[in-house]
Amino acid sequence: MDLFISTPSIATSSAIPTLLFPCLASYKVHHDMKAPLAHYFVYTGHNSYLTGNQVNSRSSVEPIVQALRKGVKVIELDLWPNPSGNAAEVRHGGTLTSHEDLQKCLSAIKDNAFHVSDYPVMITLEDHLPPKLQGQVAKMLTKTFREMLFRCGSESRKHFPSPEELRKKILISTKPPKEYLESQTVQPRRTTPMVKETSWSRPASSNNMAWRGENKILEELESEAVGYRDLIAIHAANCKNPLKDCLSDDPEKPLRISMDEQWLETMVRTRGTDVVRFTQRNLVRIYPKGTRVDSSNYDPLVGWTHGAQLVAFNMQGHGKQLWIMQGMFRANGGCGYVKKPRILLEHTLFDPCKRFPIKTTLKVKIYTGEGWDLDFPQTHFDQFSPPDFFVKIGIEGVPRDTVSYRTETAVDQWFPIWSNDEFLFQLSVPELALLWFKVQDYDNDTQNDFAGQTCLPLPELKSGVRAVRLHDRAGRAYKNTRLLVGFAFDPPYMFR
Ligand SMILES: [Ca+2]
Ligand SMILES: [Ca+2]
Repeated sequence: MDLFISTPSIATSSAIPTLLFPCLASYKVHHDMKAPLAHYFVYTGHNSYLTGNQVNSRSSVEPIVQALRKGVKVIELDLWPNPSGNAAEVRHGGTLTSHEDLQKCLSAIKDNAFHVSDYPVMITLEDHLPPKLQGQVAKMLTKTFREMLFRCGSESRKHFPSPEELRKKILISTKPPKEYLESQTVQPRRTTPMVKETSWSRPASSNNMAWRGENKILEELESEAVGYRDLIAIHAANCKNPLKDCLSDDPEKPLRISMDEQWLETMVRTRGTDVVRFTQRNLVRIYPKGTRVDSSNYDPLVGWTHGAQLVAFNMQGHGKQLWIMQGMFRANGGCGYVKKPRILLEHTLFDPCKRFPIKTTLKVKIYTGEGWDLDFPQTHFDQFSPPDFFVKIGIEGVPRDTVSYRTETAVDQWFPIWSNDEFLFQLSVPELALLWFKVQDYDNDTQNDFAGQTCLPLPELKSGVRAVRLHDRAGRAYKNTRLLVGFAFDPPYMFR
């Protein structure tokens, strides 16, 4: 049975009206925003101040502004003492990246935090500061954000507040000074920053207060950094202990832990459901492994399918993983918060590696595309002939559902028509699936030319014939370029 409306006449005309046929169910916030923070996936940046690679690129406020304006809600700043040790600065310690002024970064966050939505912005601080400078940073944070800063107060909370409760608030998340000190004394060699001896990244001089004896530091902790501790809305736990301690939560107080992508992969191999349980109340942040010096990213589904809220990405990078990330946060009106599906919050712990029965089949029929002639120069794809477009299409989700296909090549056509291309995706966990498209111009002697991409969150996908807007590598929508695609769930599926 053909579940699609018979190919509409517009399919062969050159005007696919995007506004009349949007492919997402809603472009407004429509998820319940009154659940604890741990019940949401949050759009999260890694080393948000870097303009390029992780080794020698420039630090700037610009990528911070860009990220916030795209809906990113978690900004990471690495804080180090400046060369003279009398102020904190933002840089990627141990590398040749340049530094940026902390005050500039904080002001940029303040000015752009709520550009996309009023829901809270979290600043994760990777803090390499001595107590004296922590005190200084506390004053800066207080002065910059004032009443925007969310403070926990003394009351104990079993759960984080909700995004609704935290509207227009800035949350600071880092290790409290005591844990910071412990983490420093466990590994004495790290009490000085791991940086090369150059004029711009000299460790604080040895007579600096920071590097005196532990007792002295403890005294300073009591005075200087007390203000800093009070500003920490979300406590990051010290995660240098063996894995098992990492996931043992405090019943009186939810926490945030951080781990890199490799650590997560190791952990989920043996303790996947423990991670899911932990994320029902606590926050887990995943970050790229250290060898991703080119600012590339990793598979975000490993984190999401185990309930990890803060899957931190290098937003300045390119590539399919970033497109998947952008696709996830097109959901819920692009507000930066996506409510986790119910399966991740249930008492019976979800195991994404288990083989669940197929719940529905997504049928996708790619009819045609248009707009390249308007968005690209005539010789952009091929010098002497029209382009030869084909579409790769796939699902990213739990391992069982992840699959990809491609259409035939529409040779020498600015308005490609793919007449026989219908794809079936059997889905066992549709709630955690995203559908991605990548269009390329086929070249038999050189690398294919990129011609557009997009990714759509399945829970928000509308059935019927839809205009699917395409984006460039960085995720900016093309003005005119789009596909005409039919979607149907068989049987219809109720997302929860
Ligand atoms: Ca070409
Ligand atoms: Ca051609």
